Amino acid sequence: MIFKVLTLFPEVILSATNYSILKRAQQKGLIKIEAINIREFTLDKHKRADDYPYGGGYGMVMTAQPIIDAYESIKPGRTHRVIYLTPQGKRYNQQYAEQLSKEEEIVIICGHYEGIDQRVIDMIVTDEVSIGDYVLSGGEYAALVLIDSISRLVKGVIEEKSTQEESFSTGLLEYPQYTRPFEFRGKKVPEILLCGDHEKIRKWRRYQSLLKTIKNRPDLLENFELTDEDREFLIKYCEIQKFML
Ligand code: 6GU
Repeated sequence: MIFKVLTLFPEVILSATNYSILKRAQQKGLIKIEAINIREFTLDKHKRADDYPYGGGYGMVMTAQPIIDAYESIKPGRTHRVIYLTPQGKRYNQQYAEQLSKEEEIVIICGHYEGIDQRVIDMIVTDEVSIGDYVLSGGEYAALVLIDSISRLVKGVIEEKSTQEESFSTGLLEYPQYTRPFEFRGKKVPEILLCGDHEKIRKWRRYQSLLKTIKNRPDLLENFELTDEDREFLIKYCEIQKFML
């Protein structure tokens, strides 16, 4: 997977991806991250890459020329997505990440200020993407979110099994995890995890996943197909709740 990031701040992209899993993935040649400095392509004599908005209004808009020239300089492969990160984009999620992880090459455009000239979007962008309903000062942090979430789905980057059970791929939030020591500041690990009965442990984890999802993300349950076992758990849970009221 090759990421080509068009940005005014290439160091933000390069430094943040030079640790841990992303660093190892690059060393192994599984992913490649290039950051292209948009400002280097501006033909403006003062090296400006932004200007006032037509029609007036607050803030500055990134000009089309340096972005388009930067894009043309990278000569992307024949099939590639061009993602523009913006709060006005389609909402990003795990399913979107899985779809993008199948590409060979992804071009990412990071905006700043009040955004980029619409003609860039009309000319080269295939996907306008937002990572959530809040506003960031620039697209770089969103680009890093995409790069991380896509890279870990590329074969060989992390152990395949670890992406199968995690939050959002099962439709439920993940169960709690514990490691040594058995007792920390008087708090013990749930005994059931030491019982050695894998079926019992699986059931406990499933129950914990359901409880966590009800508590933190009840919206996820709307599109979730409960098993008979889940229903049984939840009926019991409701009875306990009633008892506690
Ligand atoms: Cl992708 N960019 C910016 N600037 N702000 C955001 C965003 C993206 N997603 C949510 N807020």
